[in-house]
Amino acid sequence: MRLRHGLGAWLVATLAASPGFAAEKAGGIISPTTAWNHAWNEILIDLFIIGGVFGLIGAWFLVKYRTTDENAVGTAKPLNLEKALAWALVPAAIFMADDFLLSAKGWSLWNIQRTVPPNALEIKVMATRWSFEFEYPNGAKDGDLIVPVGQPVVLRMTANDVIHSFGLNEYRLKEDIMPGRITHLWFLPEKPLETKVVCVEFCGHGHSEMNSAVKAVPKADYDAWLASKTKKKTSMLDGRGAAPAVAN
Ligand SMILES: [Cu+2]
Repeated sequence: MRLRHGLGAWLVATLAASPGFAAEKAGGIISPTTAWNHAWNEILIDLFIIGGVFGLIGAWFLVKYRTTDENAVGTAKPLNLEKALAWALVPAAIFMADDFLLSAKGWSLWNIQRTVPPNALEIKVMATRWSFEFEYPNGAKDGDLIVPVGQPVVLRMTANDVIHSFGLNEYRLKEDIMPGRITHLWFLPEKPLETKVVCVEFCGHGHSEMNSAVKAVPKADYDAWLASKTKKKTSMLDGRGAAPAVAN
């Protein structure tokens, strides 16, 4: 267990130190979105280089060794065992080295996704056919997810009917939501952005309507919005509290 965490921390540190990555860290935190984009770019670059190199060699062989006579017989001598093994194992080792590198990046990404920053703002999510409801730290509830820019946010999620899934495409995140279990995901809104959450687990005929707004707004706007939600709630309670006095 200690080895796993030690290795995981080392991989995270290695990934964080890679060029271009450190610059994208916001407030010393690597967001799951940034880490995902890096892993994805790495995969694309590797596929392109390896695919390109082998594609070009293959095309060159096609031209160089094309047949001019359908009855031609090759003159190459069969490879000896050492050469045959080297031709098989060296390219395989190159591929495997890249696979291990990509696995390490994937592992780092997973560690980042699962390690919630201690100062994360916690918002509870209830999934119901066919909507999401968000409960904020002060008890206010809303059908939209409003979050302050620059603040890590952790969503603690459950469902009260069937299995749903919380898909935050813009933030490269997705996590299933199940009745009787609390799952979580965290993200870091790094700039003001309005997007949508989509349910990505087919849950019934209203499945495609499960798409609340997700708004990352400046901290002051978030505070003002949350205060207005609270005030509305308080004034309703005040009204109820005052009614008996009028009746007397
Ligand atoms: Cu759903």
